Amino acid sequence: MVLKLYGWFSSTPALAAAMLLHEKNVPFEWVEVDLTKSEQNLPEFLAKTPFHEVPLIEDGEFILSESRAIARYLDEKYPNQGTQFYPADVQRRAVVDQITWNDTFHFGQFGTRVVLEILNRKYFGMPTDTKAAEEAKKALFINLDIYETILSKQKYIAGNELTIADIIHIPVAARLVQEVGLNIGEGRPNVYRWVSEIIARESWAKAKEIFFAHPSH
Ligand SMILES: N[C@@H](CCC(=O)N[C@@H](CS)C(=O)NCC(=O)O)C(=O)O
Repeated sequence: MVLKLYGWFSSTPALAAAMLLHEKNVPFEWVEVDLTKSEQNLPEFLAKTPFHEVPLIEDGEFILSESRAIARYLDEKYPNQGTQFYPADVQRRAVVDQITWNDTFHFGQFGTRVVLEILNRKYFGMPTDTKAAEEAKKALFINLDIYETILSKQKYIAGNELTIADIIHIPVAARLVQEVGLNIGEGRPNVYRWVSEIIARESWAKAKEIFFAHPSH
């Protein structure tokens, strides 16, 4: 049975899960959960997960939500398939976890807030909270300055190899650059280099097809 990915077309973590599946060459069926209709709260969805959030994968009987947990699961389940992006070495793995956890509370949190306010509110018929968007941008820029320091010393955000920690940032980073028009690389040449390289990966182009295929995009 083909793996199912439940997501909403404009959800950055759901697009991250799609990108990871493409990186691992794992075939999957996209199942749209319309958040604007609160489909994540329907009994049939809540029967799968009480978390009422996308992304969620259904791999046979196995159900998993949280994009970062999905990333680890996919790499560990398919170690010899597609891109290897979760290192076997315990210390390199710990550094990937460090960045990934950090992303949850900084880049991911503030970047997602900007995407929510500026791009996604309209799908819910809600106005942008400009003050919240500006505050999130300021916090994001502080975090990006830290990334610039890290990336001035190494090729990728968790070392010199591409890992989960890089990929997990891309849907938010790409949407900030390409749709919000936020120049996150201004004065941060290494952030610019890093984001530009990973945005250009085929896996992101394929994940983005989900977004473009949706009638409301
Ligand atoms: N930390 C989660 C975030 C998931 C999340 O916030 N999903 C949003 C869409 S982007 C959602 O499903 N919201 C519906 C709700 O909270 O009811 C991840 O990375 O997977």
